[in-house]
Amino acid sequence: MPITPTEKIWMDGELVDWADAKVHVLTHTMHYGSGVFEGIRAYGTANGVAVFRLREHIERLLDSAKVFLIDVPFTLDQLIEATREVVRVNGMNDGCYLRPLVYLGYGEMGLNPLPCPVNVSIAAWPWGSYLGDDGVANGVSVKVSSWRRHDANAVPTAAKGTGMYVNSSLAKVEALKAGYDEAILLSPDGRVSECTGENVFVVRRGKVITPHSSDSGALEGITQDSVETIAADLGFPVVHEPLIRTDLYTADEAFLTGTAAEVVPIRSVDDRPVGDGKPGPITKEIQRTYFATVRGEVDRYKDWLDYVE
Ligand code: PPE
Repeated sequence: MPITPTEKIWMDGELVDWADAKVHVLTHTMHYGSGVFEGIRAYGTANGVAVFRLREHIERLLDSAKVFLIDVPFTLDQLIEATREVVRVNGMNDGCYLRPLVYLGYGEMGLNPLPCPVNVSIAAWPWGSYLGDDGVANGVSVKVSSWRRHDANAVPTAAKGTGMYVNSSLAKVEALKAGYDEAILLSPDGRVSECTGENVFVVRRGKVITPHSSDSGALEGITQDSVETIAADLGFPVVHEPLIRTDLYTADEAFLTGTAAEVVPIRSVDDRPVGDGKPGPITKEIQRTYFATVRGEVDRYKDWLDYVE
């Protein structure tokens, strides 16, 4: 997905011109993948631009840092305000994608990260549907990857660590080269974990099922959580259950969720059409409600929006 430059990037408390937001080639995180990050979206609403579940995303960023013993030199409130500031100064009134990154900078090399400087950046740019408008409307094809998701005792799957994404990239490239849109990874014990950057849901006999994140080695998604609430409020039973590959093949409906991807129907898994190969009615209802929610059109979820004045 190409990036459209905006004006300013927040770096360690300063607003820096987009073109000057650079780091040294010996930045620690470039070599060892030692950073943590977030993906957040802001949306244009009738009452101005609003960041969706901003506090939860910054909390997860700080939790990720804690897991990696990274001492972030900014508080939760400072990072929330900085994120709002990036939306404001770049005039992102129609919404944007936001990428806060905590990285270990220049000054030390070697596998002990503890002496490294800790840097923080927050960038914003307009980003369309991550898996394409056609995917949002008609569903995506997915392949169960030959790459396994991480063992939670090999790397901390509950954290959003930059280096952990080599696993996602390998799976994504494999899926794309094989002609699919996206990959689903299984955990080391063969349970459905998640997609490369999204959580997975299936619908079976009216029940909405998603794997329990910590059991399956998946990231605990904020969109996943929003969708669980929305689905339950729409009257569908929502459960956390372990899933295996064939549960995907025999599901009535399936979809994936993520900040970048939003809510995207799964059209087929390993060439087996999901249901009749078209987005199912429950998926469509959840998707419609999610898009209305992020745009501030659903009163019940208005607390999820952080308006940027
Ligand atoms: N699993 C993974 C591995 C993941 O990276 C994400 C977010 C999710 C699940 C969904 O989490 P949430 O956004 O809180 O619902 N992926 C971010 C980065 C995507 C990327 O490709 O880069 C995102 O969606 O912003």
